[in-house]
Amino acid sequence: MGFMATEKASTYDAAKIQVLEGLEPVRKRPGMYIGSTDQRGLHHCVYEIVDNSIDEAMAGHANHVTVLLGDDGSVSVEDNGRGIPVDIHPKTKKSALETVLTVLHAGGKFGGDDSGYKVSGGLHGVGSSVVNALSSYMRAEVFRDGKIYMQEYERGKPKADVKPIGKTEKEHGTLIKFIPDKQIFDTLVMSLSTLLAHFRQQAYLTRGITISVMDERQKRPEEDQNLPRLYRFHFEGGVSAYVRHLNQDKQGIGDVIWFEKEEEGGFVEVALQYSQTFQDQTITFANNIHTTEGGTHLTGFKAALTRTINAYARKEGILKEKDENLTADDVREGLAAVISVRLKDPQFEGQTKSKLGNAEMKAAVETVVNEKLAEFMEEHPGDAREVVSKCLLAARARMAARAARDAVIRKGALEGMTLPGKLADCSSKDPSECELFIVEGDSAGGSAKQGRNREFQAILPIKGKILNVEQSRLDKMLANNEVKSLIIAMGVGIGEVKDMTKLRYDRIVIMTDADVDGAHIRTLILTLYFRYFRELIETGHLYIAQSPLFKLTMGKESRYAFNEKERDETLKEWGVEAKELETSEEDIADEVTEDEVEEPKAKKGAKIEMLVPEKKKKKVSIQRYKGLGEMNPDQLWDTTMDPTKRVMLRVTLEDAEAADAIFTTLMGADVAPRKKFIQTHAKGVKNLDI
Ligand code: 0RA
Repeated sequence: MGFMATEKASTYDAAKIQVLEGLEPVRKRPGMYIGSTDQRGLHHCVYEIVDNSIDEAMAGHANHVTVLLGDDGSVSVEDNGRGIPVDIHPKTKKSALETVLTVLHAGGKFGGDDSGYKVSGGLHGVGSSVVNALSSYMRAEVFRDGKIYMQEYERGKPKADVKPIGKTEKEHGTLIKFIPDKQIFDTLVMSLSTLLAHFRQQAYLTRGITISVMDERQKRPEEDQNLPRLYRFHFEGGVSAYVRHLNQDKQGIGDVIWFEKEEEGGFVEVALQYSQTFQDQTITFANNIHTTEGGTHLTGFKAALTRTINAYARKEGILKEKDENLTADDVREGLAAVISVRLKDPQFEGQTKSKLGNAEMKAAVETVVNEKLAEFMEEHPGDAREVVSKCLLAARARMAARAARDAVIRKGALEGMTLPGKLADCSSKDPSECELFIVEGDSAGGSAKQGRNREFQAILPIKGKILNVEQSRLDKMLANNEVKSLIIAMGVGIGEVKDMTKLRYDRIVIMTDADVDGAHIRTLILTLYFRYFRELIETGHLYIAQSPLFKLTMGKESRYAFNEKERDETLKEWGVEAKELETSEEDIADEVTEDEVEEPKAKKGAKIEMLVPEKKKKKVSIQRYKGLGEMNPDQLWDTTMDPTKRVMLRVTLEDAEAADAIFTTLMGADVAPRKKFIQTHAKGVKNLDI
């Protein structure tokens, strides 16, 4: 977590020293404040700024937040809240606005009497000043009393005092525009689809808020290229709309059940609905932060759900005296639920700090759910009976499945499954040293098969098109041959006969192209693991291969670059001016003619960009890899597969969960209503005045 947790002293004196130090430590060790400097950290900055506006809305002072991705690499976030105060603070002798944006942790100290439950900031809660420190440019505009107050910053330092710059029609509000610093981040490319999934979730959690999103970027990453540019998230129903969304193409049992109540430990809001499916989709939040690892609120919910449904079933004589109670698993089959709690001092625990630890929340949620759910069941006996029958069915299925599994295991049917033909298996049979590469496409699959070390590396090529056919029906996916091959290759089985000790490879590596299809198939595979093989993620068996995006060649020397930042660093070292690098591909093509620069050898389809260093005479070429298939087997081994050189990302539960959210939001089968929604609202969107 942020500064407080990592520094020993959090006394008043230490706080004063922080003020003196300003934002320097943030630029020195950005990872400590925003988690990482990769794309996730970049997105985190956007969430941080948007969260402050959402806080203002939750306090009842704003109802609209607009997020704009500008073509200049900027992000602008505007709300119609009270406006950050601009008056001079007696102690610091500075404007409150300047203090909020230039002093660590100043953000949460404002608000005084109406502090309430602060959402303050995604995973880390570090505030806008951290984002300011990590931005090459920031501009704040505050609308109050018909005037616009403005201040600009460079890498966290004010360029001048806060001053009024004119009049406005707007009654009140705040606009923060910032450009993330390329000296800090590995990449400045934001993923609209990832941002949208987050904003949609936040809109569900803040009933009545409108979050508008606009993407004005000319250059969008491949995965965003087919997405509309304008969105508006507004859910009158709040978390019940969220549950309706989770069940959108399922057959629901009764209507969504919703209730909320202020308890001693905090505020509890719950929505739930059963459907004729078998999955359990319970999503939990504490102060708008997604608690992927669950925690006390989830424990309280499970206990109350099991207790209430059993009590009802007994009272109504559906469960007889001789019958066993329904288990917690029985009552969660086919359940979609969202649990959102707000509390004063949330404690986050667990590996990824996403497990709620406050003991009082178990009792709070348990009390509310016991009371309200029992009440609902009394008042809606029709729905209640249907829910109980559904749970009884689950119980019977559980017992039948246990019997069937025992039979299967007795017969040894699992061993009988033959390995898929397209799998190029490795020769070692010791799982602890074996790796499985899931490779997109036959062309890349071919390179990988030739390039690999066949002793311990196995290759399974998968077709890139599977996603379009089946859409979001993951259950149908399991019948898909590509997916089946994968499951058989892993050796662990699925569902009732799943057995993790049979895993044939210690490391399962997803290796996909850096384009739309690649992003889709990666999302699909991550979702598959998240929903059906979560244990493998939790125990760190799933990886994403990192292949280079560029090959840079100057004379006889070649180097690989895994992102734009690395590319630029190498080019700088080679004496190619940074300014030159920012010119577009077309400009570059115009500046260099073919006879001036020798074409480097590359496989067909590879894109070549060329640059000539300003002073030196040597020629520099940049090859951009669009797909793995463009690399020859040696290159693929050298850069991506060789265990002594490669860098792989280990997939966390959070990554997989984010993929699952994207999968649900953007690839849902229900495309038509979503399109309609966007179009219906598109007209009513005003331009941001910037
Ligand atoms: C504290 C006090 C007041 C406004 C805010 C914070 C505020 C902060 C942010 C951050 C983004 N948007 C915001 N909008 C408001 C107002 C105190 C008053 O004037 O009564």
